[in-house]
Order: sequence, then structure tokens, then C-alpha cells
Amino acid sequence: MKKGKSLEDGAKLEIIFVGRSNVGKSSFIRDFTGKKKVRVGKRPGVTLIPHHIRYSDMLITDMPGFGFMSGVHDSKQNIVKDTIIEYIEDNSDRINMAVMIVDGATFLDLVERWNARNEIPIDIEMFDFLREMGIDTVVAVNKIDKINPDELEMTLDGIADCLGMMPPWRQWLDTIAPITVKKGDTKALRGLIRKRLHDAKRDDLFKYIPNSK
Ligand SMILES: Nc1nc2c(ncn2[C@@H]2O[C@H](COP(=O)(O)OP(=O)(O)OP(=O)(O)O)[C@@H](O)[C@H]2O)c(=O)[nH]1
Ligand SMILES: [Mg+2]
Repeated sequence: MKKGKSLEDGAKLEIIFVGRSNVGKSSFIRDFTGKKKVRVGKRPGVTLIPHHIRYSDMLITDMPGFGFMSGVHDSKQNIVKDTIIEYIEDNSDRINMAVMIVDGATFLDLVERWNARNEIPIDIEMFDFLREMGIDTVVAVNKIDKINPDELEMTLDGIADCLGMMPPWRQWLDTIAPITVKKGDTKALRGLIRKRLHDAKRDDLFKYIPNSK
């Protein structure tokens, strides 16, 4: 039996977390679940297979990080990308929502680098893929603590623009949530998740995702 299969049995609703390696996916899941078993690492590539946490009939899934991983070959990176895409295709019926986390401090530089190579940045590809699959996808811009406060609005506008949301980013408060997991500042993202649970008539699940710690 596949590892973690029992956790998936009977799950009716699922929230998946996707994003490049090292953006803070596991850190955020640990922040709101308080589960120490979610591994967080200084080294990218800590999470290599989907990890599940189960609350009632809700599944929270921490996906492996895509993109750069130190000491990991390109072929393995493609395996990670294929694993994610296959997982989403196989489970799209029960996936209500995806949270794509990006590192706010490096996102725009990365996009610029990919564009210079005439390649579509993997974050943008993944965001478009999720939406094409009909999955309600929100963007959490993490590590706001690493952005110069004077440049914050401009950075968020730039990120929104890259993902096809016309700036100012504040027009998209139902989709974009700036957070700093490290400082426990995750209210905006918790709010977006709770809103989706409410829309799905699942206020009973609010207790697992409180407004604050
Ligand atoms: N400065 C800063 N660092 C953060 C923040 N959130 C997480 N980190 C750090 O980022 C690093 C990576 O965090 P993880 O949660 O392991 O990242 P991940 O996205 O799960 O990474 P993979 O499992 O490789 O995909 C850790 O060293 C965290 O402490 C934040 O808000 N600010
Ligand atoms: Mg992780």
C-alpha cells in the first residue's frame, strides 16, 4: 500500500500547498496545524513526496517543492514536477483549493532570469495549470520580512502582474495574501482559506484553521 494511503481514504475535501523549494510551505502548514512532524529545513528539497495531514474529512497536502534544489539533478527536478502534475490530475475531484506559496523576496528576480532565457517560469506554469484544472488557487507571498518596506507595494504589484492579475495587487485581496510565516504573521492566508471553507459550507472545519495562533 502506498505510504499515507489510509490518510487519504474517505477524504472529501483537500487543500494542497505548492511552490518552489524553500518558500515556506511546510513552515506554514506547521504554523497552523502545530504539527511538529511537518519537516522544515534550511536546505531546499526537504519534502520529496506529498505529505498529508487529516482533519475530519479534510486533507491538507504538503507537496514537494519544485525548481532549484541543491545537489539534485535536473532529471529529479522533472520527476518532482511530474509527480505534482500527476497527483493533481488524479485527485482534482476532491481538491477544493490550492495555495501557491512564493518567496516574495526573490520571485521577481527569478521570473526575470527565466524570461531572459525565453522560458516560462515554473511558478507561472504551475499557477496556470492549477487554474486550467479548475482548482481555486490563491497566492501566498511569504518572507515579507525580507522585502524593503519601501518596495513592498511595488513588489506585490509586480508579482500580481506576472501571474496575470492586473495591478494594483490590492484589487486581488481575495487571491493574494502577503505573509511572514517566520513571525507568525499568516492572518491574510488563514482568512483566504477560511473564506473557501465557508463558501463550501464547511464552517465546521474553521476550528482547524483559526484566525490566529
Ligand atoms: N525570512 C523568512 N524565512 C522563512 C519564512 N518562512 C519560512 N522561512 C524559512 O525558509 C526555509 C524553508 O522553509 P520550508 O518550510 O522548509 O520550505 P518548503 O517550501 O517546505 O521547502 P521544500 O520542502 O524544499 O519544498 C526555512 O529555513 C524557514 O525557516 C519567513 O516568513 N521569513
Ligand atoms: Mg517542505
